[in-house]
Amino acid sequence: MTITITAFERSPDGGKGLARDTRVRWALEEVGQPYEVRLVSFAEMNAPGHLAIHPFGQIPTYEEGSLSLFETGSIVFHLAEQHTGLLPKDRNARARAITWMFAALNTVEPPILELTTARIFERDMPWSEERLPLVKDRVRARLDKLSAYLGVADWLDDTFSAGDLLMVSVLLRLRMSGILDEYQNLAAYVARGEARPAYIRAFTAQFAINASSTSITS
Ligand code: GTB
Repeated sequence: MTITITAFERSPDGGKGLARDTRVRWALEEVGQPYEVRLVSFAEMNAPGHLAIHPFGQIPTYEEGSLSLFETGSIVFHLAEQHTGLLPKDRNARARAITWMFAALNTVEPPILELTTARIFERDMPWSEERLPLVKDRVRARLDKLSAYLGVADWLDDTFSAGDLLMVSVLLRLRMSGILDEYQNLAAYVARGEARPAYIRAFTAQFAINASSTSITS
């Protein structure tokens, strides 16, 4: 059955791979599933047809036969469960990998999203200069612990998993801020993720669509 995902017709990041369809593309590439992409404009994202598959009018979505899903974490989890390559077979290792998926999205990503908001959307506010260092320190509080946990390991557990896919994707959003480079082992971890052939294919596919869009993120 054909898998179809949705992505921005013109991503606001101009092809940096930061929009969440890249995470789904990467998961699809890791498990070797071909897919089609339906590009949507902001107007189409809020039209009834799209709202029927994504109640919040966002991307990405995932359709396969009679199944339609939204929420990147759920889509990546579905792919990881249906195919080999993203979750270990051992029950405990699998549970740990799923834990890291949640940790990436629920514990590490929120302060990073707040930083994006502070750096880009609130930068002209009169209080922006005062707030930014506080938000950066909240990110560092998470990264200090993550960096200490990862140490010199390649991945969060013995082998690459959907937990690493989401954690690397979340950390990638920090690159423009310079904070990632404060943590040598995390920067190397992200680089390892980006060097995976599946990531390169996913990144290249989204870049081909978005490279000519104007970026709001630099
Ligand atoms: N929790 C949902 C998920 O994980 O799938 C969140 C989905 C989401 O935020 N989607 C964004 C969206 O559709 C696109 S990825 N936004 C439009 C809207 O809400 O109206 C977020 C995103 C957008 C832009 C950049 N960028 O320019 O760098 C990066 C990430």
